[in-house]
Amino acid sequence: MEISYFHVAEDVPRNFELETAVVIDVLRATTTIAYALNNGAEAVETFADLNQLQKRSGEWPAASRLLLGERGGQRLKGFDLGNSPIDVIPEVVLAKRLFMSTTNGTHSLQAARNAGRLFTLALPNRRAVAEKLLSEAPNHVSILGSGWEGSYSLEDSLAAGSLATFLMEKSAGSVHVVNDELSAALALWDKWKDDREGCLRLASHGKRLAGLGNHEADFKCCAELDQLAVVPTQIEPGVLCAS
Ligand code: 3SL
Repeated sequence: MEISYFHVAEDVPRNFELETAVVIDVLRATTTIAYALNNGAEAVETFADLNQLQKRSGEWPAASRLLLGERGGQRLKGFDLGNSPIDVIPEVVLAKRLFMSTTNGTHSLQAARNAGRLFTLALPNRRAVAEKLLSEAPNHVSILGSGWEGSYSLEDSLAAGSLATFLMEKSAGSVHVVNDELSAALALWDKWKDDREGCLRLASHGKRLAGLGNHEADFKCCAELDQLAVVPTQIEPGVLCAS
């Protein structure tokens, strides 16, 4: 299995085939997706475009839908939830379809939606996603970060390194790193693996979130490792379900 890491979707070369894509937005979209599906949401349907979200969610029965989203870290007006993993508890999300739009994470998901297989990764479900990849054994895995408005993010690179480390440790030499971005992510993971929350707080988006108010619980939740067995898997374009 060969693995590449792209900091943001815009870094993926034109006409590059995404055989298996793993999308990451540690702070906080893919962490929220992992917790929502783990806690019983029927599906998370993601949108880069808010008009499309409004149109599609309007076609869904009101009793079984929730609108979830943010721009710049703040909950969108008229939405049921912001983008916090600690809010998607079973009492709120069970059997609901979540219609989700965020600043960067759903943009990456949109860019990767034509991949042959698409999973989302956060630190809490790292082991589950890695084991899924090892069992499916694709030839090539493309890890896509979400960054911030087109630029690099430390926390997504940390998670990319965590995934590649796990895969390399468990694969007896059959997993190969094929770009420098992933080699750098491996070094980042090696440095911060025992202080993941410290790395998230050092990241520019971590500082942005801290500046918006009390996000202590979000940081703790997003820095958890290997706590969840859920693998958010795209079952139709834009729709993620638990597997
Ligand atoms: O950019 C995104 O997609 C969000 O995850 C950002 S935030 O953490 O909700 O501010």
